[in-house]
Amino acid sequence: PFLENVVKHEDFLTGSYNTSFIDTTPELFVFPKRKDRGTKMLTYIANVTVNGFPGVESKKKPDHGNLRIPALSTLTEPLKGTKQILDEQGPEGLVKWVKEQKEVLLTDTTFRDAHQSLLATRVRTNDLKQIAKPTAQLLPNLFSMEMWGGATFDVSYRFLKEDPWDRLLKLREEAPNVLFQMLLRASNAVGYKNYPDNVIKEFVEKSSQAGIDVFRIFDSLNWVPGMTLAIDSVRKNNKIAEAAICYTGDILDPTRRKYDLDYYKTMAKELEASGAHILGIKDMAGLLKPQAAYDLVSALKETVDIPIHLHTHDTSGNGLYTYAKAIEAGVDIVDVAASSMAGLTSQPSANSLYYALEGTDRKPNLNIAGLEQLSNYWEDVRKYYKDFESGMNAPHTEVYVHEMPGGQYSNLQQQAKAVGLGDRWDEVKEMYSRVNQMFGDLVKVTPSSKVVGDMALYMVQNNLTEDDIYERGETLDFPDSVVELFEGYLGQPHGGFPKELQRIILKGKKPVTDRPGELLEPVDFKEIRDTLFHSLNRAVTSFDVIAYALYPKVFMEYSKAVEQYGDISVLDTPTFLHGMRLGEEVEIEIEQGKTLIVKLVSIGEPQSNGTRVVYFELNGQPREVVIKDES
Ligand code: 3PY
Ligand code: ZN
Repeated sequence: PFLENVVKHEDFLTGSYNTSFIDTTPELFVFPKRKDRGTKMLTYIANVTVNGFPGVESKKKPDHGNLRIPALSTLTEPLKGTKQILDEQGPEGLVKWVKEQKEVLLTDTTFRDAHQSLLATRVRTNDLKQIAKPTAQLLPNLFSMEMWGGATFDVSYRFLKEDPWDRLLKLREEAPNVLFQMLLRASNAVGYKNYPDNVIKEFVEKSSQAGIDVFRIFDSLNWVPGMTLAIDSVRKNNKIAEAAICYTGDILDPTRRKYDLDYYKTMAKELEASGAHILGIKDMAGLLKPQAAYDLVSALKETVDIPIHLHTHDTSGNGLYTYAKAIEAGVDIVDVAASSMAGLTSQPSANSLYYALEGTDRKPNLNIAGLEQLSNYWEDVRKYYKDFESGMNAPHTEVYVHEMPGGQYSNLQQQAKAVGLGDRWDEVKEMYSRVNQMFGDLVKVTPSSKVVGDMALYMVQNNLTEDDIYERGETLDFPDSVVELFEGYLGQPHGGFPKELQRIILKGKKPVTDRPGELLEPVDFKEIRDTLFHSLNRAVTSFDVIAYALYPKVFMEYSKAVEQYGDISVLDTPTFLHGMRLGEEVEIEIEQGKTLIVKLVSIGEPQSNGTRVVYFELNGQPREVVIKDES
């Protein structure tokens, strides 16, 4: 604390100090009263026990029993896999290797999209970390593990109060042999808006350094100029740029010509020419029907030389059939999840695909018994998060009509409930597809999908019809996200914006057609570092700086929570979400070799000032903390 006081003192910072600075500055010896780690942890537990966790309905802690964690083998040889091929032979060597494989290669999405799509992205590092090494050992032939990006970045800070960089670094240690893959929203990075170019470059560099190998890059309007900076940045870091086409519409429908086979072929060629190592087909809603998959993959195989990696969601129930046809057409890699985390809005099941390809020469090289063990683990962990399940429990073929991405369905449903439209959900879905047509039939994926959702909610909530928008639009206050889309701040859609609607929404503002990242003022990282240095009670890392650049408010709230509670990522998930039962004892390893033994003894009555005293034993010694009762 003394050194901290010195380096944070204004005279020290401005350079206006001399050799007697220490003697003449008594406030250097005033140390803030710091709560110890134990008290902070108890404060969190007391709080969640009394006040609950946002989104978790019952405060009663369920009894889950032990997780089925597969036993680790004691290997004498270090694990080797695709990661070593990349590290030893570079991106080109890896691409060559992919092309030489006869069997279909697999990306395991269990650590990212599967839980983003089934459990609102809530799975915590603690639950990922303890299965990372078994996954790496039991599935060493995976092409990659998708374990970062998309919504995981935001949700980690915002809801889980844990550091996504810490997750990446920890998992990297546990799984040194398999490529780590992330989803990067091109110029939107892992956020919901375009960022200045220097933020994208810095983010890619830091993610590469922290352990990401494969970047799946997509633009929410399929606007290639919005993707090239991200592709270049990934290449500069010697990592794999998987540039993805977002699949929308239906190439089999002769009445919908906007996104036809030629559209996808043209985009694929542009991405290959822009330096993509791999072409991704990102079927984010699961709209790619089996025959369409066959036609699309066949056509793209003829169009480009780079490997093709297909991603889908199983919402309609047709996911495996789609994969079977794509595999027949020669797709190189497909995305799957461990079966207990697969299906519905998530990816198709890896276990099922293995058996479906029995008797073919493209059957994946997979330890199915090992995969079943991993799946058992996930079956147990999934129960921890039951409050975040979407409630969908059977295939929804209506996805072919509303075209909502797998990850958006439950989110928009929550948003609808929050504004009192829970019982008008069918109307919201109907409006979603109407808005899509009004907007000129857009690609809908984060963040463009969010804009369509915002507009649909706005119209249902205000009982507005399409005609009302054209007749009274000048007097309406449209959601900010809608205005920004039509201003061109998410880039340009294929075929441009509908002109009349754009005029109504912008009310005289001039739209931009250049790349927003170029127009936006570069972020001053040094200034951010200084700001954080003054406000955080700890050392500032470049990961903190870029996180703040992306999400200033969310990052500061996260930092406040860490200041208050310490590192709560070390708690087991039932305790993190529900707190403790009276008389229960839990062990918390706050760092290697340092364990707190916590027993909840009793909870005091509410005081007139709205607080309660909560009584614990910490390592056998009585401790009490005072918390606010929010009820
Ligand atoms: C994301 O951007 O998070 C997605 O998963 C889009 O499909
Ligand atoms: Zn997805």
